[in-house]
Amino acid sequence: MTIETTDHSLLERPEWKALAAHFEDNRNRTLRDLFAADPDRGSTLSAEGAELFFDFSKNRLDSSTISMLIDLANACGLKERAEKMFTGVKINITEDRAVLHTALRAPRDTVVEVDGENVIPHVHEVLDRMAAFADKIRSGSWTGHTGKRIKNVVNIGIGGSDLGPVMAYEALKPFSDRSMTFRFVSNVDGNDFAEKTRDLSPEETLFIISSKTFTTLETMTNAHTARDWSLAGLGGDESAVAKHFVAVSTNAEGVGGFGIDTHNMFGFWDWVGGRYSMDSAIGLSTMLAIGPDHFQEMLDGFHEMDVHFRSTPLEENLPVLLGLVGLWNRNFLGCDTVAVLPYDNELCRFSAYLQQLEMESNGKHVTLGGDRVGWDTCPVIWGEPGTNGQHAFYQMIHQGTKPVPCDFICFCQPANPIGDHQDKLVSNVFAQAEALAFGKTEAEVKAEGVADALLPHKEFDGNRPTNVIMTQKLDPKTLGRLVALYEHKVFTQGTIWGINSFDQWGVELGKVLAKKIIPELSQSETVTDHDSSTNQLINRYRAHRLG
Ligand code: G6Q
Repeated sequence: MTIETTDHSLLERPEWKALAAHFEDNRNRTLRDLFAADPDRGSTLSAEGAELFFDFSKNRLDSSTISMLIDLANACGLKERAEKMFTGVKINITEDRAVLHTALRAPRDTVVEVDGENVIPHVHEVLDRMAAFADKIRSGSWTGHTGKRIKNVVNIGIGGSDLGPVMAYEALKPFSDRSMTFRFVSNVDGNDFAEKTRDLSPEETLFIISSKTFTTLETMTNAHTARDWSLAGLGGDESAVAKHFVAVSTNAEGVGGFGIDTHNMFGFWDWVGGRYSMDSAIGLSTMLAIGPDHFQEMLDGFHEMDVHFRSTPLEENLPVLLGLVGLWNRNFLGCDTVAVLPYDNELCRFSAYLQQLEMESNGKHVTLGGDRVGWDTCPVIWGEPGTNGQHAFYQMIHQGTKPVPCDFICFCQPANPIGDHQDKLVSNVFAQAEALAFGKTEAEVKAEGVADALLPHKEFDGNRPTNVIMTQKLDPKTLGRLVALYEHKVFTQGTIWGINSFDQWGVELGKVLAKKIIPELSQSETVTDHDSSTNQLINRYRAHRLG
């Protein structure tokens, strides 16, 4: 069955039409105009919740835009659909699954049922086992095959089984056990495994094989390489595997088949999507690094934002506002990308994490009803920490041809207070957002004595939308709040766009084709059954692969 119909129903909604007319009416109002018209605009267009402060006043909208966007969210049933998610209704309809990452951080006494069974006791049973295991590793009471203490932990996983753990480890390094080494192997490129293990001793190394399905090509290839590497360094005794390998998976059979004792398997469930799983057992490496108490604090932070999202009126609801402002920029201003720019070096992998969270969730061209969407969905998400990006790609954000909305994320207190670094760092957030909003007119540039020929080059249009998210400091709780903020932003946008944010069929085709091509790369006959380009590439590689 092909997609026959294009769905225009969202565009037909009176709330959407009202927004479109409102956009046209205000098309030429600049941020300079908007700030001049309302001296309290900064505070009017800010919100606070779960200890995050969110200033969205430097967007090309006003309070009436926000009310109209909220009307749209209401018309699309945002609150009702969120309730369905929180209560275990199977809203992931293409996979017939509940969407319950919020259950992963719910308190012990919560009741959330899937198919008539309360899932919360299972969640806490796994968390308790993870904590007991983490205590053993961190205290040294769990030793390797030769009796040595485990000093190195290598997480093997990819996508949702890698990006969260890597991001969280980097973000929470100041809370980690510095006597231990943590590495993350994801790529099927052998260089990844080789480089991450070259200075490690197998006697002191624990591998966590993190794979929901336990069938993923990259992870299983790396897991087998890890087993060979371990056994080669431990005298080839198969029983060593039990002391050096644990698994995080939903597939007990696959884990057992690999040779890992299923007692050393930490489970999760099909209602946890890969990109929503860093707070499940997929976070085992995080717990080993920062300890069970800090991990619990991270879960508490997630939960705080869940409660905020579920119970706060939409006009004060941070994830909803973040989602609606993003939707305005995407669908009305026509912005194709969003830059997430954390001003904290430890959030160096945060944008990469959000890339998957947002683009795999909302990079969809089909509605829940199976029609082609008649509106744009997820923009490209990208970014790097500031201030580094300022010396690289910010040129385009300031003077490129299309606005790039930015989320600036910053903290009042640094993990490492040194001299005046933090003031210098954060001053740049405020300055960048100010410069992007208000620019510098030709007259202002001219008044500085700039030569006429250079005026167009040195002028800044401004009027470029930005958000600032500010909070006290980056700690486990804050990280949980921040990730949940974006999870629920994705939910808000996905609900209005009418798409399934919880499947990812688009990643399948390439995987299937690669499986077919793998044996062709080493076959003796010339490959002829693809298109002329693919045949050419395969045959050229075959001719040169052995040097
Ligand atoms: C996430 C995706 C995807 C997945 C990886 C790894 O939402 O489904 O990124 O996490 O493909 O899958 P496994 O955990 O099954 O190895």
